[in-house]
Amino acid sequence: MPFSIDSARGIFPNTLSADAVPATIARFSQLSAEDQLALIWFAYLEMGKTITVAAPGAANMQFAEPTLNEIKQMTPQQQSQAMCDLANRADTPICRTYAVWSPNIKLGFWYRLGELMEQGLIAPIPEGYQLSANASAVLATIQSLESGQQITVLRNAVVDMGYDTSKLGSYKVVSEPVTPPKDMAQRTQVTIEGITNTTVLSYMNNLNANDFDALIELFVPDGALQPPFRRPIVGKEAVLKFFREECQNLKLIPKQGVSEPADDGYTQIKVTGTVQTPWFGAGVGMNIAWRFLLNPENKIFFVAIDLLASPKELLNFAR
Ligand code: 45D
Repeated sequence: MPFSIDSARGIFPNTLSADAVPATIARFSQLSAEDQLALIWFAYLEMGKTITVAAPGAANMQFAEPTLNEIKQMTPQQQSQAMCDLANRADTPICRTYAVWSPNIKLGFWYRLGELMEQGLIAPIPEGYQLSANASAVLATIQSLESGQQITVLRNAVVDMGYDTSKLGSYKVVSEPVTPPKDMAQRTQVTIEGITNTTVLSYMNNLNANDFDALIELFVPDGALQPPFRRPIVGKEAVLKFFREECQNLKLIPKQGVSEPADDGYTQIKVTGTVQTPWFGAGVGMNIAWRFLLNPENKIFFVAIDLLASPKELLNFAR
């Protein structure tokens, strides 16, 4: 075996990812729960002036609805406490319920809470709340980021809330139902300047069509996928689970790439372009690199998805 997952992670080492995202999240997680909630509130309000977030679909909301109703019944003080508990990752029934939701259900839950706070139906962030100096500095950093990085920080903050799943023992993730893949007639085909490799093109086209069953067949059995700022997800079963839970309705717009031979008959391919999330549609294009390592049979041994540090990185194919 020429490559290990670990060595594969190092292909195209000059790729510059948006380190500001994990750095900001690390600073954010040090803040008090009150500061965290107020900070997200201010950041979200500010972002709302330039980009609109789409309302989550009913399929997303059905799992959060009972918890939202429970919170609506509480006194304002209990409501604030429930939200602080989530930020504190406390051990409460609501934090345990929240912990096993897929990212989209967590985001839908907060989307709805935000609306209810705005309507005064749930305890709002107190008017005139003064952020601590540290929290103000984190907010200023978030505001200085490009929009793709801002929404990634917000998403990570939301995903990290709730009870720590590593303390739960065995559990089953609650995620929205998987929708059927797009009709063949409705599918679009990407073109990538510099790339004719059929596996890479099929990867993009199948993911854009939500055709996860076809997509996963492009991988070797012990292949791996590394999402932005995460450890590789290893093995077809785990990768397929990830696709079904977290990758519906993405729009991948790859633009250019390079392909070159690697050791032992493998091929390494780097592609750059943008990705849109269903939450923000064309309003936010995240600058992304895909780094593929294909085996001699043209199957995916490894692919890393990186959120790039800046648009300039889209043109960086140095190795
Ligand atoms: O605490 O090739 C309030 C993979 C205040 C798959 C609030 C991929 C209080 C393979 C405002 C109410 C997936 C890896 C909170 C490609 C409070 C592949 C609410 C990449 C929390 C390309 C806040 C996909 C709210 C990518 C409602 C890169 C915040 C996808 C809402 C990236 C924030 C998707 C939302 C991202 C953020 C989505 C909706 C970054 C969504 C972000």
